[in-house]
Amino acid sequence: MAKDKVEETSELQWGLLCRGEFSQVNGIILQKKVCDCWDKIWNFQAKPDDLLIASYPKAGTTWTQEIVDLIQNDGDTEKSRRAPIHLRQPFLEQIKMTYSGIDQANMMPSPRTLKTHLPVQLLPPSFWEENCKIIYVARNPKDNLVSYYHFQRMNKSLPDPGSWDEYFETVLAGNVVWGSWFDHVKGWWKKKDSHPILYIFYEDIMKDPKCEIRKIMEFLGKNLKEEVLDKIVYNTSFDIMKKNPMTNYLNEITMNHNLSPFLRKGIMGDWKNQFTEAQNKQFNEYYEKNMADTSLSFCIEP
Ligand code: PPS
Repeated sequence: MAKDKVEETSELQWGLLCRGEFSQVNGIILQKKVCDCWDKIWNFQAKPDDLLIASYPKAGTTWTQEIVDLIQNDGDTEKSRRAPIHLRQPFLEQIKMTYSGIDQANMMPSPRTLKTHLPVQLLPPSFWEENCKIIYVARNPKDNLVSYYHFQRMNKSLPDPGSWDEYFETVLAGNVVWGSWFDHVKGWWKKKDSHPILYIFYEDIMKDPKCEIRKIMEFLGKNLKEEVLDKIVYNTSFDIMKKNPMTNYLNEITMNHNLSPFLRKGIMGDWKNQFTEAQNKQFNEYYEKNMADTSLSFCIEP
């Protein structure tokens, strides 16, 4: 079939899809199908050599996942292109018609790398019991929320965000899937004092990718040559990942990339194109209030 026909067909399929249903686990909004399988997720048995990549949605998860996969494969892009990212690294709380992240993980040989967006208090306890290494990636809240807004527009497995102004209110009310950004980033930040968690920032990877990739490499106990690190920097750049069918989620039927691509802009400071002046003021006050009880801070200006 010609490319424009394929695009037309998938656009049509997307149009016919209904938005998912939502419920809660311990006060955190999750997809209903995730809540319905919660016991299975909570009782997931982690193994000591599992690596977990955790994040709030749209914080730079896929970027971190691809960096990790390339480090694990010594920079070999052929190996990293063996499958789409969600098949290489199961998404723990993902429930699809034909498979679940848990089933995928259970079938996978060790050592496994897994992904989650769960807030720290909902992580299956076996990850703590087995002392698994965890990489947590965080992104400044304004860009994170703008990215999440556009993702909700294009992804029917999440609620329709409505207009930006409506979404902004929803966010301040904390009514977002996977919970409040503030509780998420603070909860994982606190946990790193008692658990092997490498806490990294989207903005730092942006500013000095090689430095952050080296940090991840050391955390994974690997030692790669400078030229391999350079190759990983290149192959995990926004432009390359956007063209890479194994990282751009182009075949996800719930996503309409014509509305907003998965790899959308990949920049810092896009919030300035979205927040009104009044929203910025309101958000800054909300931020101050909600971050008063943590040593965690973010680089919000580009
Ligand atoms: S998800 O759905 O939660 O797993 O999404 P996630 O991967 O966490 O976040 C997607 C945003 O990360 C941007 N991204 C990148 N930015 C810079 N460089 C690279 N290589 C890169 N890869 C992904 C992606 O574009 C989304 O951000 P926005 O601001 O929407 O562009």
